[in-house]
Amino acid sequence: MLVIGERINGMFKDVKNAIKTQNKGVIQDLARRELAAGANVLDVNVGPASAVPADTMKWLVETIQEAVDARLAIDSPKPAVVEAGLKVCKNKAIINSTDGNPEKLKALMPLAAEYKAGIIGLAMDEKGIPSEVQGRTEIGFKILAAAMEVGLEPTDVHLDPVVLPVKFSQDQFPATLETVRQFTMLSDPAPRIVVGLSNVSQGCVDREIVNRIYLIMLMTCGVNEAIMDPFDKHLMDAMITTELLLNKQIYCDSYIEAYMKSQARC
Ligand code: THG
Repeated sequence: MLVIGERINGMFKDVKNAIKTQNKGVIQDLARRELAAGANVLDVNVGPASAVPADTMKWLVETIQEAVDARLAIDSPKPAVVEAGLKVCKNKAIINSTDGNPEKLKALMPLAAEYKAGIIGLAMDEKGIPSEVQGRTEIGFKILAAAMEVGLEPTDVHLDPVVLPVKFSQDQFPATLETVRQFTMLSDPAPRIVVGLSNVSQGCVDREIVNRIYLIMLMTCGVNEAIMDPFDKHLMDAMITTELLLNKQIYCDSYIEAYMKSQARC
């Protein structure tokens, strides 16, 4: 599993305040701790409140890179903000994200090619999220084809079935799992499959149990990357144990420790 740490996001109060006061220490401490907890990549999102999101993205990326050497996922719905982040990334970046909207594809695929970045593709477009599996799979295929056209490899494409909060969209869940299964069959080699895991538990009272169980279900269907909270040790242990039980890790008595030691960061 590729763990993409979710914590450097202006949606969180500490990050929002750090951005406002240009407090590098808070951001750098989160970056170091996410990597130490097992994140392989750090998601970077300025949050909904920033007045100058492109400048803020640049500042966040530079601030993080002063402290750690990590791959970053540049998370913004605005192509100009994504490019501001890509410009200053030292390592291979992940664009987070495009969707199937032709305008978005036209803006973002050339950026992925120019900056040799991976790209996350959400299974939605300008009309929203299709309610049927077929519609979502078709958007995934369209994004994959657009990536091939600019010369990306299937493994640079990270398809995202779009996880919604269970509190509001419970009826969507069987289709989401089936969309993941369909994504695994779109190409050979298959695209990567990513989710924003914590979306599922937004508004829930006991969020952790919902996140932990859903991650296991998604992995069983083919998800191999998640934007998630690496500070939830039980979530990380559930992820590692699921890898073991899916025969993706060799068993030893200290398999969790062995997994953590084996993780390359870049
Ligand atoms: N797919 C892709 N990228 C994504 C998402 C996705 N990026 C953003 C998001 N979804 C994944 N990251 C988060 C980060 C935080 C939360 C949920 C998803 C979260 N935050 C608290 C909340 O809203 O309750 C913030 C409050 C707090 O604790 O301070 O839940 O789906 N490609």
